[in-house]
Amino acid sequence: MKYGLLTFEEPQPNISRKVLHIDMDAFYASVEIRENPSLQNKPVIIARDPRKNGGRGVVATASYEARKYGVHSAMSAKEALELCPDGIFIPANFDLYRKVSGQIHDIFHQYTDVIEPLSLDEAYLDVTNNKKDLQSGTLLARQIQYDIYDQLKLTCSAGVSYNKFLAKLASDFKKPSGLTVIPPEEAHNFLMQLPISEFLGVGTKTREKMAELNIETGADLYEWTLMELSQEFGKFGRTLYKRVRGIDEREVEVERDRKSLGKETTFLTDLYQDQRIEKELTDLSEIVFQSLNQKNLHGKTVVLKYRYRDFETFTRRTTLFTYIDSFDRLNQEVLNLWRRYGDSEKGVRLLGVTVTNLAPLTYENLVLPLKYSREKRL
Ligand code: DCP
Ligand code: MG
Repeated sequence: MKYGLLTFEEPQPNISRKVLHIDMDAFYASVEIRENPSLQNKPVIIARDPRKNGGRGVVATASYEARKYGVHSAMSAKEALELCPDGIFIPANFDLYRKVSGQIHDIFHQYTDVIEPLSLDEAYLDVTNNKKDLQSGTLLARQIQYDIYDQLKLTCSAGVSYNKFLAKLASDFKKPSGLTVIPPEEAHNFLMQLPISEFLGVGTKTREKMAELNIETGADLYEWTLMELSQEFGKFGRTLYKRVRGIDEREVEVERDRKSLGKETTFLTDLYQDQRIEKELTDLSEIVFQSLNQKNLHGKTVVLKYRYRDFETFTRRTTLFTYIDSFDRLNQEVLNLWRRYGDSEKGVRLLGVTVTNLAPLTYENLVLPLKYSREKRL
């Protein structure tokens, strides 16, 4: 038997692109401080006051003053209060943050339309070809930082490099108001000193395994061959092999073209109880609403899909006059569709919720609460 010669070509980084990662500093807290200057230099915690609601709730974010006390995102509001008794608790006002996020995106669009939002306050920008015809990614990042501060009185941190992975690491390197550039010739040294937890997608399980294998830094990871990493981590091994060599081919993906966003679930046993079906629909609505929010999108059409035990499948839709901007609204529309058309006695084996007719969340197509509409007129 004859075997073909197995050649292994070492992957090389593509250094021809210019990618920025922009991340607002203490976003929700900074917006609140801007709205109410008496909060300046105070420990502001974005969460419901645990003294007023029986201690429930989690911290969305905290100002840098509050962070000095150890307060951080995702911690319980009760714990935050213990760490920082003088903390000023402010409940999150998502409509306001969405409005500001839209304004930030308007600034981005003056530089490039190749924008990939990761959340309300974070985005990748591909500025290889940009509307200002500037060569320097550093200069572009600095100008964007300046524009955001000048027009919105908010600060952000920026990372500049030749791919998304490095640009994001760079923006995280110095906060707040940082600007970090990782040029191709510095990528290697930067990655070698990096703690392993910073390598994208390293979840808890992987982290444990890394510890077992004594991989603590980029330098440790760099020692491993592609084959060894693939054996240990499967497909993810290849990604790690590339990342530690400064390689990330992922494009900056423009979300604008997305037409719909949905989620469906197939059940192990068919569902016959309306209550259970509605609970599943509510869970699906929540997942869909959250990912729309994360992607800075909203839509007008709600589509319910259901498949009965006999595999007969239906989709029912409703189109609204205004964009759906709350989870309750989405959930209500989904439940209405089910109550109107569904028949639990037939046994449900699949449910799906999709929102279509999507548009980016921008200032113009937001239905603002009265408070902000009034502000706009002033
Ligand atoms: N957020 C949240 N819950 C989390 C993390 C974040 O609700 N567990 C919200 C609040 C933040 C916003 O998302 O203001 C952006 O998240 P970041 O992780 O970028 O945090 P910040 O912008 O607040 O702070 P940093 O200056 O560290 O970027
Ligand atoms: Mg941020």
